[in-house]
Amino acid sequence: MKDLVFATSNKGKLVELQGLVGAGVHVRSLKDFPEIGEIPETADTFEGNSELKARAVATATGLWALADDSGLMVDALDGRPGVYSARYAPTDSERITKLLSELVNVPDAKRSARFVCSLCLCSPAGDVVFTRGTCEGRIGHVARGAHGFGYDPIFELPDGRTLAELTHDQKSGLSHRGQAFRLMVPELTRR
Ligand code: ITT
Repeated sequence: MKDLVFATSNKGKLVELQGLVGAGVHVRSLKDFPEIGEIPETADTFEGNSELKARAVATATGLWALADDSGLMVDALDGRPGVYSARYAPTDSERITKLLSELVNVPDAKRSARFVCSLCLCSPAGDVVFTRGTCEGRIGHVARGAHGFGYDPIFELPDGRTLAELTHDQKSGLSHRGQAFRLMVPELTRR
């Protein structure tokens, strides 16, 4: 497999994946296929949404396609916002404010949470392979740190740092997405 379409418009995710697979695989993104447009994420699981996107792109392009779906699961909220993490509120800062307000009376011991990432690889013939990465932590009380995106400023690792206080490379080394990518690399390079 030399050509792969990664179903994202997020430049950061693309650069991270290209760095991991090396020069033998040419990774393109949805920016190279503007005719595909937005693919609705209508499934109620991370795997379901990543498969839906990977299949849509493999069908539209006739190429190998890779797609991810990720989100934040908070134990005190029975796993919410989960697959609805991007749609929980309109902007990153509103999502953070809403989550902190939902947890305002929840003590530290019950603020455990995890980021989850499902990656789905779909062949031109429609065969799929999945990998999944998780990153365990807890929801803090205030936003800290200037790196990353999304819920990173309130997601605390066991050592107390938030994901937004890590550099890009440090985060990639332990994040849900980094882990799912690394598990997928052998699948990408052996075909
Ligand atoms: P795509 O274009 O790739 O679909 P997206 O913003 O929809 O990008 P995801 O589906 O991967 O991204 O993630 C869903 C939401 O989960 C995302 O908008 C964030 O709010 C949150 N999230 C996922 N991974 C995160 C991370 O590493 N750090 C902080 N928040 C994250």
